Amino acid sequence: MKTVSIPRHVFTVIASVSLLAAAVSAQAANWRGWNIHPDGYPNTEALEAFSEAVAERTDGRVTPRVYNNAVLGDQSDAIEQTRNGALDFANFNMGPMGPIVPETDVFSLPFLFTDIDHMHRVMDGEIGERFADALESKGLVVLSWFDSGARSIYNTQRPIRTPEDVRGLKIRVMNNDLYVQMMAALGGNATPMAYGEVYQSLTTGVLDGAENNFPSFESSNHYEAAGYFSLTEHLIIPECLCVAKSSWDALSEEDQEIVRDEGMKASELQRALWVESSEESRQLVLDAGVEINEVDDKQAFQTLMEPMYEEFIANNPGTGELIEEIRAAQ
Ligand code: GTR
Repeated sequence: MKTVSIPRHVFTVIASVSLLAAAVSAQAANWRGWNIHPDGYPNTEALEAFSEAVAERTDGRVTPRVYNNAVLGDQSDAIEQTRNGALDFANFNMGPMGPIVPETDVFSLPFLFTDIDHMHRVMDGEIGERFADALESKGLVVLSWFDSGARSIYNTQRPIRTPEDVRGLKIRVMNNDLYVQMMAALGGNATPMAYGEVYQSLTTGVLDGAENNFPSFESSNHYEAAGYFSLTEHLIIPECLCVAKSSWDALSEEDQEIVRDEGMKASELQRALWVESSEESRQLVLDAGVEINEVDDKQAFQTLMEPMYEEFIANNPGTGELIEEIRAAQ
């Protein structure tokens, strides 16, 4: 058999070319991002601005792409997929985060924050960092915190003015047992369900109602089926812009800095757009004939939900102090 001798320098060239190729492909990260919302929603706009800016500033080393309308899976699924690196980034609500990162359950206690500014003070400060650490220990790096307004109950049957009006209603909640407890406290029947299934369930009568903020009530078209929106404003829940820890760790320090910086800018944009969008959506549903009512005696709702705190603190040692700290940041 004839042997061909290859000069040593050829090997060296081949080795360095393949090393280079490996380095380039290790650096070119095509990030897939999960987003539950449709085109035009404030969060979508912020995620898109983030993606564009990151691709540009990293010269294409990181090219994020956002997939809207939860096409990559429902929220609980997507949290798992991002934790294990199957997805690279996402905007998650802290409600369905609770079953995975129990520290975040505290945000699902009704009337924890008095208003959005209170929530910002907490999330943008040292307490927010502690939550970011808790998420990171579960595989999610928090770049920034987004708004999601205040959630209120809407339904197909009647205006909710007092807790008695909730009695017997089948209300969709996000995937977290605390919401089942919350609705039970009001005498309603909570049905945890994926966001994408709610519209049909409202139109077919499987559900009587759900709870959300104005932009989601509008963009999900739930307002077409549920004609009563009652300003219970029982939950103010922060959301994160998160990156999979594995995707984050694969970045150079320089690129991490760019991604973090753009994550912060995305949150500024999202928060600004949120204010406009909430008002626009409120007006749109009003024009479409939805009856919106204030709830004069929110205290009545709060009083019924209060025992949730005692139970929560008893089941989660140490959270009593945390709740005090959050309340003190008012
Ligand atoms: C929206 C939130 C989504 C999702 C949705 C829901 O307000 O931004 O992440 O949690 O509510 O009710 O499932």
